[in-house]
Amino acid sequence: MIDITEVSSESGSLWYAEVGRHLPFVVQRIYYIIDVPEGAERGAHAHKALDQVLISVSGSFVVDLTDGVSKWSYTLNHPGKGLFLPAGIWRGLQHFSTKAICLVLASQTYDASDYIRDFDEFLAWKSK
Ligand code: T46
Repeated sequence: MIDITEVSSESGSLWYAEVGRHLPFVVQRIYYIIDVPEGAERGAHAHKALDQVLISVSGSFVVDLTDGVSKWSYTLNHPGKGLFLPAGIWRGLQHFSTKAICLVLASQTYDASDYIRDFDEFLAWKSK
């Protein structure tokens, strides 16, 4: 989990993360996920080479992870915490609250061939 720095004042809060100080890679792309309906799930895939940091800038959601052996589950519910997700980890995102915003910082531009979307294929790729 990465701590993101807050600058707070009477007029609100600003949060920032810098490459090298907070982020373990150079950010090449950002995207955000919003308006996830109740009960919907995102993810259900792994990346071969992409590293990412996930931040809940509003609301909350749960990130379930596995490397094929161990499992982890994190609830993201604070803009001051970023979850570092290295390549080679299967992820599922669920239990999005109303108004949840999942901001993602990514180490590479979008590449559909970097995705593994079949879990058995993921396990076979991990065991190579
Ligand atoms: C991840 C989780 C947390 C693009 O065209 N460009 C992009 O940069 C992205 C991220 C997606 N897309 C397209 C590909 C699909 O046609 O947007 C569509 C939805 O993507 P996907 O089904 O992969 O969305 P999620 O929410 O399941 O997964 C996304 C990221 O793709 C993934 O890397 O780790 O968020």
